[in-house]
Amino acid sequence: MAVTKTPLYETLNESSAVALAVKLGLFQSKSTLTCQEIGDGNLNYVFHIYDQENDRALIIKQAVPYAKVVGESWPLTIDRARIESSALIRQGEHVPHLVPRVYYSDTALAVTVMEDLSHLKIARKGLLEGENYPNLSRDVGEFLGKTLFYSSDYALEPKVKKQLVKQFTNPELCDITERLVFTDPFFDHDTNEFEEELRPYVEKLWKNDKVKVEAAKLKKSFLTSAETLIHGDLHTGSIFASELETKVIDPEFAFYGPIGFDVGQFIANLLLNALSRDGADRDPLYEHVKQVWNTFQTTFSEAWEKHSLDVYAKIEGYLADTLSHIFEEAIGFAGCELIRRTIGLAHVADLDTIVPFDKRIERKRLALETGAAFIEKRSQLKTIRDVIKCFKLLVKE
Ligand code: SR1
Ligand code: MG
Repeated sequence: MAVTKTPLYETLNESSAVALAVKLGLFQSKSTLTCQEIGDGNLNYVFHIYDQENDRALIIKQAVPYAKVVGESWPLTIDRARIESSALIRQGEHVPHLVPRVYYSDTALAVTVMEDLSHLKIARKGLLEGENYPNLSRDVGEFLGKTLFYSSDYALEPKVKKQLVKQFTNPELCDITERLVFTDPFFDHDTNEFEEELRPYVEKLWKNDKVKVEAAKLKKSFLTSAETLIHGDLHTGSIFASELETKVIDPEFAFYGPIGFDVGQFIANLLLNALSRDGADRDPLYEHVKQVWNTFQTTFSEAWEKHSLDVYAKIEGYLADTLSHIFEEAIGFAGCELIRRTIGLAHVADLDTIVPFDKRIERKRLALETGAAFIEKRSQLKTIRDVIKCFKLLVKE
């Protein structure tokens, strides 16, 4: 498949990004502006434009028509920019303090102009440097509870919700997740990447039909459960944080999917960070895992009590049953994320930077083992404490 560009699309560079910002009237003149491409993600260009005179900055993010992480041989729709800016705007209606403000978007140019957050640090980086971000999981729990509730059938008229399902249909980005999270790591596929020393453990996973059947069910849920508008890629690299603030960014994978997916991805990435640490340094991550689930559960339940349109909402047992379904799926999705970040195409620095090498292999083995256990035993893990207990038992703590 060839890379397709619309006639109105052109890839920005530092000087055309500045020209665009000035043309949009976002700055007075070019002369005091500096621009730097700072994108370190897998897919897009990110330009940081700074006005030295007024000490003001903004971000221009542009989707390129291929996956940057692989190159032009992997064409990828630029429609993801439309999805991202629309999702940010929608999330901003419910949690304005937890997402960047969008100033402008242009679907033909695949551009989103948004608030500069460079006073914050990408949470994955900060956590790796030993920061613990006391507010992180409470904020992400609130983000999850509100965004996931207010775009669901529990909160919306069915026709409105179906319109949103259409607006947020995102087949190419879903295909990435369907393959890289739910399929390739469970088979001997050429997108997988892992050290030869891990091969015995990886082959054990590939032969484990029990885990594969459960992974298949989770994939089916991702493919078919249009429950709510999910972020779709909520790892710690999609979050900016400081001691005080949290901002969730990059919802280009957003679509109508299962409520538990974002919750599970975030939990898995906390645990991946825990695996990069030793002993008591892991405790803040376990606290975050507990806190994110508890805050999600409380926020979602409060929204349900106040704003559910569902005629069954007040029937005894329905909310509890809904939450236990979300929980079970979230733990399964967390298992898939633990595995794919260890042996799939897109690794995480949390594991890849562990030294010495033997320790890295051991921690990766543990990521595979805990991931498989979460997938297989998710229905037996009834509370978030059970999940942490299971993880600690497997990592022998
Ligand atoms: C080809 S994209 C690889 C990964 O990067 C994104 O952030 C998503 O996590 C995706 O799976
Ligand atoms: Mg991203």
